[in-house]
Amino acid sequence: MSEVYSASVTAPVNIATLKYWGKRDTKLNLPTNSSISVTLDQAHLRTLTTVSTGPQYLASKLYLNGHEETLNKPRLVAVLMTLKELRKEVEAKDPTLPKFSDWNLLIVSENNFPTAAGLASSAAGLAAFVTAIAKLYQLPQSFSEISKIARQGSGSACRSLFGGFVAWEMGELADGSDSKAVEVAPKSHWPDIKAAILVVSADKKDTSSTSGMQITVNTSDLFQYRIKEVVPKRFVDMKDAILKKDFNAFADMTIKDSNSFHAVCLDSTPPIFYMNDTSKSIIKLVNLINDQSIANGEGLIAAYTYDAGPNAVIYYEAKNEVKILSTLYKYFGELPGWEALDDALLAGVKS
Ligand code: 2P0
Repeated sequence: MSEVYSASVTAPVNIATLKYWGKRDTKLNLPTNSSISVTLDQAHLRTLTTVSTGPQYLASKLYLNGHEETLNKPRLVAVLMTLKELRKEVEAKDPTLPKFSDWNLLIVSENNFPTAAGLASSAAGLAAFVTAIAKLYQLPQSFSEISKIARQGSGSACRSLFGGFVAWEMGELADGSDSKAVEVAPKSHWPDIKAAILVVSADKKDTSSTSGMQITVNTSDLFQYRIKEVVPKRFVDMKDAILKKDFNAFADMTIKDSNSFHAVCLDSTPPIFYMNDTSKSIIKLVNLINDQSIANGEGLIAAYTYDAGPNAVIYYEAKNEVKILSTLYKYFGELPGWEALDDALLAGVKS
């Protein structure tokens, strides 16, 4: 009889409101600045990963959405090696446990959204990959500790270990042992924050985040100002706005940080463009919505943010949903992937 052990997890997508852009160590994936994100609802955007192992498995294999992918990438190799080392520690403490650390793995992953749509699929994918194996291996480490392993797979993945509002503390140490994700506040702290995603284009981006951010690090003067003068203060202020549930301040900083991130991309040589004309039209419309709400004495009610692609994510409070979505729908309802999320925030990795 064959011996098989398995574990499954789902991991959510996160969208940064204070952007990670730039590495100080490309091997360990250590960032040049701290970042903050909001974890999205898994009913709409998540990766489901099942991992199994057994002494009879002849080779380790990875399947993503039904297609075999190579495990022979330096970052995946490093992540697998770290997880195996931790499993060896577990086995050393309890010699009766099966020797998973000697066996191959079958990893089967599936996204419930288009992988190429530029919706942070690598964050959910790597978070699910790491947490599924950590669960199979029964590792005793905390989520923050496990987030350091996910970080090595893909920087933004470390933030998908938690639900709600999450910070990735950049850390200072050269070995990366203090560069980890921590919870700022759970979903229940500010449950009426919602997100609408406007999929402007599902095309694959032509400059990957990994290479784009290093072009910026190496060539942009504005980038030095961003990481030294702008982000450290914004990191403190944005956490404060979240804890105080101050939507006006949260929206103001989210918008400014998206603009700052795209500005350093434009300031790179060669310049990197992620937004297109439709993205810019959405920005203008959100500004008009906010101008009106400011005139009514309500402050900002909608916050746009764009990652390394043209798709818009717009955060708002539930009480303003009808006003915001009806206006967006009026002008952009014909977009291919129009999707408003019922419930933007949800608890992080679920087992
Ligand atoms: C973020 N992005 O904070 C920023 C905003 C894109 C724009 O994290 O090289 O896929 O794997 O560490 O995590 C995308 O970068 O890059 C990203 P790697 P990752 O969400």
